[in-house]
Amino acid sequence: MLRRWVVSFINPSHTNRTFHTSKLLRTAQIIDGKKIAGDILNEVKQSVESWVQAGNRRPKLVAILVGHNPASKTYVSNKVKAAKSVGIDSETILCSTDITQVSLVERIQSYNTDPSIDGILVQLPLPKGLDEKKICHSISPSKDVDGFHSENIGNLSSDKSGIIPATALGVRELIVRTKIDTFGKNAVVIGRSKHVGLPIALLLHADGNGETGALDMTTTICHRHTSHMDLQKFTLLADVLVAAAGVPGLITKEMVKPGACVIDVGITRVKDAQGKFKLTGDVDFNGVKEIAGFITPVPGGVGPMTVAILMKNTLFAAQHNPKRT
Ligand code: BQF
Repeated sequence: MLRRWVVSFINPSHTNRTFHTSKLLRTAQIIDGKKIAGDILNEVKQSVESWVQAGNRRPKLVAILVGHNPASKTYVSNKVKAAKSVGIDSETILCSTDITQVSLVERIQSYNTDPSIDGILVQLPLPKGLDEKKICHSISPSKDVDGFHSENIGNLSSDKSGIIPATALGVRELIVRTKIDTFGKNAVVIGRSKHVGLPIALLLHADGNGETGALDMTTTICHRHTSHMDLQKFTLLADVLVAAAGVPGLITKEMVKPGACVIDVGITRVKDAQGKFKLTGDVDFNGVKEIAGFITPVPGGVGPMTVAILMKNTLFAAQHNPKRT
């Protein structure tokens, strides 16, 4: 009873949540990433149709898949399907594991100068021997739909419009479309990867008056060298807690502020009892949902958003590609 009061006191605006009559506890609203991603895909599809109606060629995405990583194959096939569903043309380029750095860069350069291609992505991680950084930087910034090129990260860091990494933009869209209060509130991002944790933190902390649609939050980045005791001190202050560490079960209910919005970016493939692969996040979902106000599931949370936003980025690249034919 007391906790119910505490939860509604701290976060009186929560409606529409399931109610455990047996325990007299409210559980978090589950943020349906699959549904929100579907909404975004519908919006992109409409924008693609008006773009084509206006006499422009259909946007085209090239996805480069190197080697045989099964997770990478799944991700590329998710992207190809999403492209098809919104009317974006796509081509998958399969490269053997032993392709050299030089020949991969040469292929990318040929797509950079091909005016019929709007977006290029190289599925990560790459096999050993290939330098991810150099390869990502060989993609022309205007076709870099993953937004990993320094020019795109630089624009994001300077509050300038441009291509924003899809997972980060997906996290922002989940927060904004769920109408979470963010202005002047506290955010904690766990994970400092250049492709995920860092751009998420940039979008959360920066000035909403800039061109990137940032959220004006007081933002802390925690990472592998944050001591676990300090980690809990930080996370307990978070109104928005973003877990992007890739450590299953890292976030337990003791670490979560009552009513907080918990976004689980972690995606680890684990074998279940039947030996089948399933995805698991960084958050102990069942425990944390008793404390949080909002929570994203894995699967069906951030993952589908990443793919949907990639389509938005591809349309953006097409509309900003100076030499397209
Ligand atoms: C879902 C990715 C780690 C490293 C490289 C839907 C995806 C995943 C999950 C997906 C990811 C993760 C992608 C779900 C693309 C997200 O239903 O929960 C879609 O396809 N993703 C990637 O391209 O590279 C990664 C995670």
